[in-house]
Amino acid sequence: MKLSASFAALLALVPIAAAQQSVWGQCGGIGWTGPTTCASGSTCTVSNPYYSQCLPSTGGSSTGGGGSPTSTSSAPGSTSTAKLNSVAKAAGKLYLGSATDNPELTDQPYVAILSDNEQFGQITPGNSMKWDATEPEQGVFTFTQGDVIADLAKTNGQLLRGHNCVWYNQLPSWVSSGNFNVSELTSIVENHCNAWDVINEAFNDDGTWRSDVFYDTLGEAFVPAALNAARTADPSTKLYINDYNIEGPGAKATALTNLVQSLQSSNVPIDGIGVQGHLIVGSIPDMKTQLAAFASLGVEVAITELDIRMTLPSTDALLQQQKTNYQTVIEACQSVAGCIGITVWDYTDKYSWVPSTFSGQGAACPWDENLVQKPAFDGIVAGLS
Ligand code: 9MR
Repeated sequence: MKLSASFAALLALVPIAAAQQSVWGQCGGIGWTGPTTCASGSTCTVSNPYYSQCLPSTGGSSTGGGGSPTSTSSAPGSTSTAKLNSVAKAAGKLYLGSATDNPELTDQPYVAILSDNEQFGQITPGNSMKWDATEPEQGVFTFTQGDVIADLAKTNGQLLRGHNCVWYNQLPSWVSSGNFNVSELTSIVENHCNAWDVINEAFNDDGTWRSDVFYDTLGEAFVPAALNAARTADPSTKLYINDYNIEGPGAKATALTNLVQSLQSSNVPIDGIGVQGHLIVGSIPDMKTQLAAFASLGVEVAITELDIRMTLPSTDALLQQQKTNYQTVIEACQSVAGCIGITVWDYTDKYSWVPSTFSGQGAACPWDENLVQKPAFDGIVAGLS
């Protein structure tokens, strides 16, 4: 399995101690001390004994909470009859995949598209392999929900990206507030990553190290500790560092480059860089340059969480611009041999994380809320052709 990462903006935008949890946020579970009621339009739903999540209420708008307008455009949609993974493989990529999440798996039409391995050759669990889901109490590992996704991938003949091992978010309080000393926390990271394999979002946007329980206690040493433990656990697993806002050249991409070079010179296992790709219609960074620069380090590169959001409501012009932007991103990966695959952060606007986090924005995925392909789908196909 491979590692992926996360999004710092969430910390700023999701009120951690709010009386009501926002849509998609955690609202319950063993050990949870945060809000247990959900914002209007969403319902606290049990994922497992350790994790309940505010999910949009069924029957209404899929955006919930903020009441953001959804796409009402009747613009010409996708005309392509191609299948994305088939096109990606024909273009020399390892896969084109999608994120998914356990609560969505009761939606049969959704699962039918997700499970078509000509459409998606890889899946990433959106939540159920994160620390709060897999080790909610110290030493108590629960893989039930994660295994559901792993089993689905296996049944479908799809690759799986493990998401994720070490991340500041969705971290149970026994880790974040345990006041562990260096040797205790090192051992906790090693133990957790014994079954996983990831470093997630180590840097702030200016390239400085992110302050969290791992860096504040262990300094940079948490990175080799997690990577070495993961390699020991599974020598054949590809080990990734994953982050956002590294899609184009800048301080954060430079910091990650320096980290990878430093790991390589110390013989710490590092196989890949995950570039998340949470982008905005009309402002796509120079990914071609940056993906090539990462690949030149001698590691794999993958676009791990692609979506391209817009200010709602969507219009014909925005959907066409989004199509062009998807094509540009895919072409960037296509132009770099070391860019091995692309994962969209769920394929449909029906289950996108965007509207609940960025008020008034959405329509970021290549399928719309009714599971109908959008022009963006054709942009992906064109980028691989
Ligand atoms: O898609 C995930 C959403 O369901 C969760 O509520 C959210 C909260 O942590 O995390 C989302 O996934 C994030 C991923 O794990 C890391 N990169 C950013 C993704 C979007 O926030």
